[in-house]
Amino acid sequence: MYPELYPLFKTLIREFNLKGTLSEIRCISTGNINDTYLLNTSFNCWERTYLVQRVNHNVFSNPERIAENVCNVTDHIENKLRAAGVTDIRRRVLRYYRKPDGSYYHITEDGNYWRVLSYVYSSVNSSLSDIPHLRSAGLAFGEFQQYLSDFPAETLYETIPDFHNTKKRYEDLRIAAKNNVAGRLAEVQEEYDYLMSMEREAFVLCELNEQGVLPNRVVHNDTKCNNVMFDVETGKHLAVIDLDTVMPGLVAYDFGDAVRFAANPGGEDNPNPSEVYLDLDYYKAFAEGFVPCLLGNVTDKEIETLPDGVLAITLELAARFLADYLNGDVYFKCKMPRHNLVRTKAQIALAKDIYGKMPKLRALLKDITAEINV
Ligand code: GN1
Ligand code: MG
Repeated sequence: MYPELYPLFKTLIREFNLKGTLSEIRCISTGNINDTYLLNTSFNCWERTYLVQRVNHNVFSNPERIAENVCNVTDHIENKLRAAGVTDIRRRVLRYYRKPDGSYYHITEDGNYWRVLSYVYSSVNSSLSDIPHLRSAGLAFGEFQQYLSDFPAETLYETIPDFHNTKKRYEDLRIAAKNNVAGRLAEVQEEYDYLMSMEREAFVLCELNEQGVLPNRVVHNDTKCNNVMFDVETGKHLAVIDLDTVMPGLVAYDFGDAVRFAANPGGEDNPNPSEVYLDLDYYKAFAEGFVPCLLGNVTDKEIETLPDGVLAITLELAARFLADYLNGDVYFKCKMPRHNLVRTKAQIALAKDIYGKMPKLRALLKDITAEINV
């Protein structure tokens, strides 16, 4: 497949000194921002697989700096894994390939940035549908947080400034509504009004952060469960991937983003909002994996406010999808008509359900922390 990409991928094989000759290219179409492909090569009688990505240069203005971030972070994690006696390091941490001149990208004449990453063999990444996988995903992101708890945050380049600054995201939505460039405001007035009515809930963590109550930590910032690879046989978590947005941020947003994605059986792209809800068993399973990893690394207040992150990030994402819809779909890839509006409605349905379940979310979290502290 993709014969038009053959010349480029052959160049990548040569420039990055990859093993073998090109045998197959397959597209992985799950991301909303970058384009990701699997590249298979034949080498003697072996097949090798690499991940190839075209970085969305509109979204990420400095791909080289991102690669430096990622490599510093993955080196740090690798050292931790070695110290812990982990043997299958190659399956537990992602690696970027470098060209002999030290650079991480092939830049095409049309200005596109292409990079090559290691592939985690015998693994799957999926939208999760069972409790053990949810717990495993929680553990994967919890360990990720734990490994980076002593990473020097000040050395990280801010790949997307204000990425999870919900106040700023709401401001962007206001501006998009005011400009109304795609002429869609009248159609989405109800969704817009709902989001504005939830401003207090959406801003609660930003405000605690501004007041110095909640500190910034080095976090993943894009904790969708399909960013964890699992062993096909055992279901055990392997590497955490998609590290473009690793930056200082709030732990509650990592927790919240994972839950809003993984604990919604209806899915992020569901055109039927009545099928979207927060599954409390999934929430509990993810928290059981995640929370124990935080103990000793974060404050009690950070743990106590984890459920607020679930609501805040769901509102934030609804605001981002709606702003993009109003701006004429310029940021997220759209794969169906009015995709950003579909996404907005699904996140709003989810936010409404989460809001009603907040007391339960807090109670379940308390049970989990009490159990750990016994
Ligand atoms: C984007 O492309 P993907 O799926 O890794 C977005 C996230 C959103 C997510 C929603 C850099 O991530 O912030 O939560 O879509 N990434 C960026 O599905 O904006
Ligand atoms: Mg991502």
